[in-house]
Amino acid sequence: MEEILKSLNLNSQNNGAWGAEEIPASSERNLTVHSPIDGKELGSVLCASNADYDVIVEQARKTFYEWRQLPAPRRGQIIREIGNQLRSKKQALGKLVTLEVGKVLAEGEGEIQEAIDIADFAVGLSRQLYGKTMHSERPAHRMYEQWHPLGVVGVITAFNFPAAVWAWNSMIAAVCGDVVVWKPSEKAPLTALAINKICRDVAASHGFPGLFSLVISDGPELGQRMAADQRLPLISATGSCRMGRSVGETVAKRLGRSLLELGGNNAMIILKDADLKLAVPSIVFGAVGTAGQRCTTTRRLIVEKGIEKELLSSLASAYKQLRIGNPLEQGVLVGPLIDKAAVLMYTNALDEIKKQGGEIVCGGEIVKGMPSDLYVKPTIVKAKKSMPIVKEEIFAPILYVITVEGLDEAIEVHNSVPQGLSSSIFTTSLQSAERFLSATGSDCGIANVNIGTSGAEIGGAFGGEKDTGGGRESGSDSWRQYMRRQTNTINWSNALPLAQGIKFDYSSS
Ligand code: UN1
Repeated sequence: MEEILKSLNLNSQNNGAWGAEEIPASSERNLTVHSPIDGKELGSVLCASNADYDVIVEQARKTFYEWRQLPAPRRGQIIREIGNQLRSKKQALGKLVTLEVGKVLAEGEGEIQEAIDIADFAVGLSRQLYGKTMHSERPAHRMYEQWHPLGVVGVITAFNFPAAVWAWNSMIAAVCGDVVVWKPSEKAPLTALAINKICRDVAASHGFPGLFSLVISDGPELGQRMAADQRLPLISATGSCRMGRSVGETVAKRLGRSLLELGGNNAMIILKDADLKLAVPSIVFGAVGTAGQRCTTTRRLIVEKGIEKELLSSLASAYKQLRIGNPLEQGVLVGPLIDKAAVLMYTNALDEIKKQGGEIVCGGEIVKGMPSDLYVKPTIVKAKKSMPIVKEEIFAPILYVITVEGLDEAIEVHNSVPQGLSSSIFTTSLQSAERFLSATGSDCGIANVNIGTSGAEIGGAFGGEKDTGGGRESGSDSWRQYMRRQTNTINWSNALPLAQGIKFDYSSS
């Protein structure tokens, strides 16, 4: 453990306030980080105070005034170096993710790979921040739009993807000419410190030490302060619907922009004609991966009548083979939940499920004899579509199986929840697949065919509708949200024609 920390420039006691210069964090609050794997202390962080935050934002603003003047392709070259640094430290960072949040090593490293991938994407993007050219209705006029940097972007992240989601935002924001102030989850501050240090050091070596700043705090106040801060034109926040609603309201009040990626309640529809050899492993990865703590986790299976028995028995036998244990060990696929509150959420949900008439097919209990009391059994529940709990996002490995008559009912059940992040259908029918992807099909931001709900690539826009918040991060044209659009019209004639054919000739009136 100590070696990993050392190799990533971390200490047992760390400073939680990093701007263009190291700001000795001045709050009295100390955040102690314990690994969910075995409860051992990993290190501690002195929290940033409001005053530290103010100094950091001022430094970030100064850096922004310089950074925005560097041509985007040159900004991209700095991001290339950052991507290379992340590559060279992928193993150590991946292990730290595992130690801090308990996801299995392959997923910990996969998360750093996601950060590397988005850095690569951002390098290419740095030469493609295209604006449109339009034909003006006036003779000898040229009209076009261009995209300018926004300013200091506030990024608030959750514990479950402590590196990748920040990277989605920050790599893109940086090539767009913005600078970033990051408030990570208080449950994963060490990964944030390590990754921010790596990126910050590269930026500092090019004369931009305030490009990536970090404020660590143990409560929601600093996030609220960021949401209310006029100096931050954009707040990108990932987390629960409750948190997002509060951030969204505060940002809207000051007419700022927010980019929200909130809860999911993702479903897979399995039709009778599905290839179960593909469906079963996809369901298992989607429902059990990251111990059910992804926003893209598969939480509902909507199964066409006739195959439910066969599917349930294949799933139950797959679940039996899952190794639950220390996520650092080879072969383990299910690690611990993040903390006691998460375990309580799991057990409370199970009580409620039983009350509402759900039938537990497998799992449904805390695993005994583990190095901490945070390990729970992945659970399958036979549920009815009328059970209210099915509409909630329980951030734990609980999978509801709901039987339906056919595709119409499947889509109706699918869309009947408040959230709208990710969705998928397993079918070999082209008609059914296309129907699911059509305007009368899935209402989610992500809709897949013969692929699960989780594990999206960085190249697409990531995010969802309804209570998921409507934001889009990562690939495609998500970059536009980190820039301001300017429409330019240039008159290169010797006359002054007005648009809409208006005459405004005061000399002849
Ligand atoms: C999240 O859980 O907030 O699609 C992000 C996925 C990952 C990202 C999840 N690439 O499952």
